[in-house]
Amino acid sequence: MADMQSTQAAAPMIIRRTDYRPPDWLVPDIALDFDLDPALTRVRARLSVARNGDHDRPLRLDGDGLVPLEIAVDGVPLAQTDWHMEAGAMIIALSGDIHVVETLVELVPESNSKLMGLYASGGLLCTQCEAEGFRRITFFPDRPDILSRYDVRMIADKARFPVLLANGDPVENGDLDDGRHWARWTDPYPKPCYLFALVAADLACNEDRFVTMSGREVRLGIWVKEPDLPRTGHAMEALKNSMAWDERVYGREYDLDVFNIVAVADFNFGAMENKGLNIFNSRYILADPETATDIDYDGVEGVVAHEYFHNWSGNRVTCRDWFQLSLKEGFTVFRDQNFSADMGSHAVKRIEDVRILRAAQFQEDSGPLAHPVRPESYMEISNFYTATIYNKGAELIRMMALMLGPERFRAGTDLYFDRHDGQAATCEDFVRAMEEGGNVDLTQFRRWYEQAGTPRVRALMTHDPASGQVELTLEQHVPPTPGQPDKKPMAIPLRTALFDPATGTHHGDQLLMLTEARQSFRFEGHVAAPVLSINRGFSAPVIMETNGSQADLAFLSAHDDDAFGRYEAMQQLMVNVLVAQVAGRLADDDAVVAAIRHTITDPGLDAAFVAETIRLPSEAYLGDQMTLVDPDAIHAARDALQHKIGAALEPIWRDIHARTKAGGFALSPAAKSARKLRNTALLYLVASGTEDGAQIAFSQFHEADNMTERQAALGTLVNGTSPERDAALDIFYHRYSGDALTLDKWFQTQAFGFHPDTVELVEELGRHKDFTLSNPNRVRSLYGAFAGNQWAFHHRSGKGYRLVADCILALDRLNPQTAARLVPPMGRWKRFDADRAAMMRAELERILAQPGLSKDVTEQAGKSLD
Ligand code: B3K
Ligand code: ZN
Repeated sequence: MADMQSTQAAAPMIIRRTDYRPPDWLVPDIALDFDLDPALTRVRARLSVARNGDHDRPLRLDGDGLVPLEIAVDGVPLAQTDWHMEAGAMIIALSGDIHVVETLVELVPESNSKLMGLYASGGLLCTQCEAEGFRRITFFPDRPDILSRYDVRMIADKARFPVLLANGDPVENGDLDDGRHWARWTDPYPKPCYLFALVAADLACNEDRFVTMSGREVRLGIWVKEPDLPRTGHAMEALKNSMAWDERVYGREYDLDVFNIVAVADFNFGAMENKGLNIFNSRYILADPETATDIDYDGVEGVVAHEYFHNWSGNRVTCRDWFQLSLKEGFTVFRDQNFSADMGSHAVKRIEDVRILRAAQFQEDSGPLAHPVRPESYMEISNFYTATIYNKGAELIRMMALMLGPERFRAGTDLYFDRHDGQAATCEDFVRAMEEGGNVDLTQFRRWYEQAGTPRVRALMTHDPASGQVELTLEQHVPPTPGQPDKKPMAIPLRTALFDPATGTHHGDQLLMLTEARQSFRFEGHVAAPVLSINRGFSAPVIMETNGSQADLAFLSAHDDDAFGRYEAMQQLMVNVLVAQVAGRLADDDAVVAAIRHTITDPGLDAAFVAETIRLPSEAYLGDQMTLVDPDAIHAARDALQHKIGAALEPIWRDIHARTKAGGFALSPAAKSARKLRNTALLYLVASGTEDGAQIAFSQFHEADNMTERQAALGTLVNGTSPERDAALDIFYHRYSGDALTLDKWFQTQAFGFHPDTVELVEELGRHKDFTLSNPNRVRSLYGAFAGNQWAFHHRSGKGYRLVADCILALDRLNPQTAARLVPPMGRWKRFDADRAAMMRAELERILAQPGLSKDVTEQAGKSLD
C-alpha cells in the first residue's frame, strides 16, 4: 500500500543546486523504537528538534507513503489544526525553539518491492536509506545536512530473527516472555539519516578482530546465511587490509568498537556504507573458487574497501546536499582504486579503470544524460549515481593528486578531514582544502566540476631536423552537452614523453598543463623526429587525437616504459584499423598481428598486462569512435580481425593455452595473471577457426577447478552453435541452479554472447522459470547484459529495443530505481541510422505514455528523447 501512494506522487519537480537553503530545524537526537515483523512493523520515533536561526517557518518532516497513526509534541497529542500533510510530508507548526516530536507509523516490509526503506529479503529484514529511503521508514527531515545522534531499539521474534543489528555499538539486549527479544544500539557519531541501518535476521557470523593504530580493538563481523560462511574469507581479508591501508595511506582510524557487514540477496546496487553496519549485495561478499571468477574476487575486495573507506570520506565528513554526491563518491572511488592497485598490479588496475571509464562514463558524457560531476539539477536523485559522479569524479581527484604530488596531496586531505570532521561539506570545500593544504591555485581546475562533456585534445607535433627543435601544439575542445552549449577551456594535466626512435628511450616524463584553447610547447635537442607519448597513465580523462602514424603506435606498443601508454598504443593501433575497415577503407591489419606477436613473445611482461593489451577493443568502444554506429559492420570487422589474429598466431595460442594450465588453484597475482592470459589464448584459438576449437573450450570448461576458466570457456562456446555449446550450458545450469549468484552468470553469459539468435534467446530467458523481476541481480544479468551487447541489442528488427522497453515497463511498477538503470542504452538513438533511431524513440515514447510511471523512469526516458 505504501508503494501505491508514492508512485501516485504529484508531477515531478526539478530540484536545483542553487536553491540550497540551510535547514529550518535541526534534529540533534533521535530515538527509534521498532517492533519488527515482515507483515506489519511499527515504528515509533522521538525527535528532539531545534529551530535553526531566527524564523517562524514550521517543521517539515518528509514522508513517503507513510500514514501517521499518532503525533505528539512534548508529550501532548497534537490537535488536527496544528499539522497537515503536504505531498507525503508532515508539516507541524511549533511555537518554541526546542521541542520533542513523536510519531508512530506502520510499515509492511514484505510488500516493499522498491527495496528502499525497510524491506524483506530472503527471510531477513534490512534497510536501505540512501538517498531518500529514510522517509519511507519514519517522518524525518530527510536531507544529508541534518546530523543526529541515534538511539535505536528493536523488538522481534527471537526464533525467526535471532540477530538484531543497527548502527554504532550494542548497548543492551534482553528477552521478552512472549518469545520475542530486544536489542538497543546507540551511535555516538552524529550522522545523516541516509546512513541509518538495521538488520533483523537469522544469520551466521564470520568473526574477526582488528587492532587500530592507536591500539583499540574492533570486533569485525560478516553476517551471511549459515551455508555461505565458507565463502566470506576473502571479504574479511579485504576488510582488514582496507582498515590497515586507510591508516597507513591517509592516517584514518576506525572509530567504533564493532564493524558489521551483512550480505543480502536482493539489493538495488553494490553495497551501502551505513555507519558501522554496511549492508551488501551478496555478490560483493561471497567468493570461492568454485563459484567466483577472479573479477568477482577483485570486485569483493574493491567494494569492501570502498564501503569501509566511506567511514571517513562520506560518514565522518558527509555531503551538504545531493549535488555534492561526488564529494564522497568520487573521492572514495579514487581511494578504492588506489587500494586495489596496491593489493595487486598498478598497471593492470589503471588499464581496467580506464576501460570502465571509457565504456560507461565517456558514453554517458556524449549523450542526452550528460551532466557535470557536480550537477545543477535533478528530478530523481537516484538517477545521479552515475559513472560521471563516481568514475569521472575519481579522475578529478586523481588529477589533483597528480598536480600536487603525494606529500602535498596528503597535506590537503589531512586538512580536509580535520577541518570538516562532523560536518556536511561541499565539493568546493574539498577543492579549497587541496588549494590550502597543497599550496596551489585551482581556480581554473574547478571547471571540471562545472562543465559536462569529455574534452577532446588534439596534439600536433612538428620537428625541425636542422635546429633539433620540436614543437607540440595542443588544442582542446569541450563539446556542447545538454544545457551547456558553450564551454570554457579546462586545466588539463598531460604527462608527456618524447621517445627517440633509435634508442627507444626518452629524456624524462614531463607534466604539461594545457590551460588554453590552443597552446604550444617547445622541446630542444632532438636530432631525429621523436615519437610522442602523451596522456601517460591516462593523466587526464580526455579523448586524445595525435598525428602519430600506425608505425609510431607500433613503436610505442613495444617500447613505451609507461604501461598504460603501451596498452593505449596497441589499442589505438587496433581501433584505427577497425574504424577504417568499418568505413570500407583498406587498413593494414598485419601491423596489428605483428604488434600482438611482439607483445606475447616478450618474456619480461606480466601475463595479465599482456592479456589486457592484446584484447580487441569492445564493439561498444568502437562504436563510440564513430559518428554513426553500424553495429553489424563493427561486429563483422571485429570478428574478422579476431579470426585473423587467431589464425596467424595459432601455434602460439595453443602453446600459451597449454602451458598456462595450473596444477591447482591459487589466488596469487601470478596465478590470476596466468588465468587471464590462458582465457585470452582460448578466445583467439577458438576464433582461429581451428577444428578442435569447441573441443578445447569444452575441455577447459569441464576440467576447470575454478569459475574464472569455466565461465570464460562457456563465454567462448556461447558465441557459436556447436553441440558443445548446448552441453556446456546444460551442465552449468544443472550444477548451479540452486545458487542464485552463479546462476546469474548463466543468464548473463548468454545475454552478452554473439550467438546468431541472441535476441530470441534473451526473450526466452525472460520467460525462464528462474527469471524474476524481483531480484535486481537477475534483472541486470539478463536485461542489463543484453542492453550492453551492442550487436544484439541493436538488432535491425528492433526486437531488442522492445524487449528492454517491456522489461522497463513491467519493472517500473515494482522497482523504479532498477528500471531506470535500463533506460540509458535506448537514449543513444542519435548515433544510429534513421530506422533504428525511430524504433528507439518509439520505445521511449511508449515508456513515457505508461500511466503512473515513476519519476525515476520519467526523468531518464524524457531526457533520452531530447
Ligand atoms: N553510497 C551507496 C550508493 C547508494 C545508491 C543509492 N541509489 C554505495 C556506495 O557508493 O558506496
Ligand atoms: Zn560509494
